Amino acid sequence: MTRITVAKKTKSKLKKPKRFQVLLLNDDYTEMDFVVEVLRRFFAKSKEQANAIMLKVHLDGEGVSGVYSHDVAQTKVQQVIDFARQNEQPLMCIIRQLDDS
Ligand code: TYC
Repeated sequence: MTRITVAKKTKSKLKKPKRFQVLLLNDDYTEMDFVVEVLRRFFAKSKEQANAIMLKVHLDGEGVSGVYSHDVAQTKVQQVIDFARQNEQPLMCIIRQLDDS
């Protein structure tokens, strides 16, 4: 008798880690240079990257400053809001879960 062995693919039990965008929101009062400083200080962006993201937020209403785990994203939001309020800027920052995560 010939036996046929079929290799059965084991299903991975590892769940994909959820990922969260940190978004900056536009407003009429926060200074552009301040937003660039936030992007450099908390999101490690170059001057050019920070300028491009700041301008995108200014024109589109929102822009992604980074993508992280929930914990890190939440910490970034708190750091940005604390820094903005200390400097009397109304800048707002939120997190959004990525659809594919
Ligand atoms: N709209 C602001 C201005 O004209 C600039 C700005 C950019 C504010 C990005 C917030 O997240 C922001 N001074």
